[in-house]
Amino acid sequence: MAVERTLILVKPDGVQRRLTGRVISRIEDKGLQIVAMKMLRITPELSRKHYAEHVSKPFYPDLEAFITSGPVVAMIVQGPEAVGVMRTLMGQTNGRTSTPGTIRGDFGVSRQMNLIHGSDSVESAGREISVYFRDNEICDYTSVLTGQCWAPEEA
Ligand code: D4T
Repeated sequence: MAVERTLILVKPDGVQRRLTGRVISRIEDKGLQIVAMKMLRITPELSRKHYAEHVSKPFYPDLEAFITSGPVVAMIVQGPEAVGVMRTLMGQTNGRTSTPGTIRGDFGVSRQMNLIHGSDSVESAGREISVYFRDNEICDYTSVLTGQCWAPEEA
């Protein structure tokens, strides 16, 4: 096991629907630690970089229009196996079939407007974190609660 970092976005639908606080609460309630956060507007150029694997797909133009339509809240979330833990917390891509209890399963009915992005691997997380954050924007602090959230051998 290892402490990992993952890149999380509250997408424009989540910000517009004023669900940012509830998404953050889910992350904090889980015992994960937020070590960086900011609001920004994704540009078409950043969208093409973020969704490089989807740029040639038929749904990409709509996806770009959506993801650039309003501000997002970007975060770096840290914890044991944080990449997979966040993917589980988020639920499947499509809100309609996402399990109740997950963020997408509880708050959405769309595949495109699915509220939240989370890196899909440790490699993607490293790449995405460097796209959204400079090193000096990351608060590398030890939470006083860490000792109550995971054991040393889980780090
Ligand atoms: P992201 O990357 O946004 O966290 O979502 P996922 O990892 O869960 O899903 P994905 O990469 O397969 O899709 C990226 C993004 O594209 C939207 N999408 C996807 C869409 O609008 N139409 C589609 O047909 C698909 C497959 C939803 C999420």
